[in-house]
Amino acid sequence: MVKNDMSDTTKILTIQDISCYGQCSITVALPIVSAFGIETAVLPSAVLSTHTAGFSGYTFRDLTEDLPDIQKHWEKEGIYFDAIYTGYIGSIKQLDYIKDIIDSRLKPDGVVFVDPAMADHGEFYYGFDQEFADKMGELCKLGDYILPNTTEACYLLHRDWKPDFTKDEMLEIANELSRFTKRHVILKGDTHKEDKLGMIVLDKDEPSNIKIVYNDKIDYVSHGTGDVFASAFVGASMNGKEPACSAKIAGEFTKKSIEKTIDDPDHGYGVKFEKVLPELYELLKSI
Ligand code: PXL
Repeated sequence: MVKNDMSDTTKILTIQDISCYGQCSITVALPIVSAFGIETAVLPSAVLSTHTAGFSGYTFRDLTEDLPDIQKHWEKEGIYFDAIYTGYIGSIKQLDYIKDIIDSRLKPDGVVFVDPAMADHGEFYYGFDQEFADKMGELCKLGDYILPNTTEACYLLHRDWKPDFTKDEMLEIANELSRFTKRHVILKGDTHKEDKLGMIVLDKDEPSNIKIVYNDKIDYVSHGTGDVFASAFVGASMNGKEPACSAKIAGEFTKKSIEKTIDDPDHGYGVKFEKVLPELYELLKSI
């Protein structure tokens, strides 16, 4: 059992980019994880003027070479974390630096969450390729929890992607992903039921106890929902919830965020998760 009960001093470090505008990465993780009552430190992998999906001409400041100095300063200050949660990473070299940060700054019983945010809908995000995916696979292997969507899973596994995997195929993919995690797989994007969106939740220590967690499906494609889901999953897990329960809470939170956004045609770049934050405590208690 991964030790992740919350104490008064639970501190998380999240490593992902700051997209200044666009409701993703750190601007999503910081408020959501904090709303779960967790102190959230950030290590920005890059600073962009916007995210890369649907905007053009954005700025991109790569912060790769800042990471070792930040790590050294934290070492000097004796700063440690109960969990490290990684998302969008700016360069291949950063993946090595992040392994060092995990080795050096995670408490001995600390927990690692890896969201291999690099692809969706059958394609890499701009700037990523198979070499990056293979290296991301190495980072995943340090994760107590990995949270890929089906596209990311297929790149990790060198498998062809399609938009509509059957239930058996999803279970097979989740099982194959076992070699890319220390313990838990949360595979998002099971669409085999018409009106439900499923997540496969697998624990390597109990492979026969594989679960599918469903939320109502909303026919709406939006950016940033993976980050909203992962952040809520991390928050729920660090509050002591079991993976299937955390997946259900994160799925509900994401679904409600989409519902708040769907009627606004000018808001395709992200979801209005802020409108659901007041409901988070009830959601955490009810599931
Ligand atoms: O939501 C994933 C994400 C995070 N950060 C940046 C992105 C994307 C997806 O496109 O471009 C900069």
